[in-house]
Amino acid sequence: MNTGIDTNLDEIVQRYQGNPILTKQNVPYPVATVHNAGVVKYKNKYIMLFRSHLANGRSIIGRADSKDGFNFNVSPEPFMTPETSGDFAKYENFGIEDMRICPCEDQFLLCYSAYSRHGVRIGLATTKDFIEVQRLAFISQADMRNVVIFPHRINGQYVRFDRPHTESVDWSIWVSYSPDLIHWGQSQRVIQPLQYHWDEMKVGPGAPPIKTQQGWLNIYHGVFNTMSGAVYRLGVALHDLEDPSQVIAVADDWILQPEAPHEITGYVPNVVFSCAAVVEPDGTIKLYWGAADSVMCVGTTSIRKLLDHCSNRSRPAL
Ligand code: M1P
Repeated sequence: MNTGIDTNLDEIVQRYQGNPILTKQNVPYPVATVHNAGVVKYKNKYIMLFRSHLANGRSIIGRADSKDGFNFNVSPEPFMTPETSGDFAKYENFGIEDMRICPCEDQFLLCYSAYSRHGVRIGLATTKDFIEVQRLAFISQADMRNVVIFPHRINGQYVRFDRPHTESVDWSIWVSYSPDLIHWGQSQRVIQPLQYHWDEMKVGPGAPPIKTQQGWLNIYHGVFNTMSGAVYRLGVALHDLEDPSQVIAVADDWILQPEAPHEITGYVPNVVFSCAAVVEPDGTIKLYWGAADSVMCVGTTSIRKLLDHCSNRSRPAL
């Protein structure tokens, strides 16, 4: 049977042969890119919230739906655009980017990067049905990007991975805690870039954490700077179930790097950047990534493969 999946068994992530699965040509309103999308399964459908640059260089969020996770239809109107009035407008009028959809208890938490002349910070909105959306709060100061919230409270507290932007320390993955989703603290640095390594320039949370019996899988992005610019790859780490600040393992090798033509060439060359992974009932995972900040792609992997990858050869987390 032709599943459409490239069956190179050496690969941790098998690219879908129909990649890219979504491009600007599929969007019924004018956009320059389609990338860095959150995806979840909701009511037997896959819902994708993707980022698009407009022709002025600022970003908005669109919605696409799919029955199989590979073939998506884009909604006629954008899903979210920067607020133009009220409390949120001041901090998102340069654009909203890189939506993570975090299923948490009885709702979906939508975490996005909000840009303004005040820097980049994280906006939190909620929805239960992808129709009614409520902006709750900004849950960080500037400069912060790449927030993913765990799917349930741990020891009574909400938990998130985040990635402060600062020049004074390597751009690292941190964990923070909250009693109410609004106020966050008790932050600890958990994974830092490793010198002369594929993620030596910066690391950042990618897909919302995946719960397994062995721990939380954390699919993250790592950046390496070259003479011709940065290369964005994806890696995976495993965190303790009861205390995610404890890193059990960080896989030494990446799980995906830019190789396909649409990953190597585009708005920003040499980028694979994930905001989403959907776990299927059989333990396989659909991993979604933005390629070259231009188009959306998907591939398959599994919980087993990612756990094995973490345990085969681990590098120091800090
Ligand atoms: O261009 C690659 C990526 O660069 C930034 O990611 P980060 O701050 O995590 O390194 C973001 O602009 C991201 O959207 C973009 O894909």
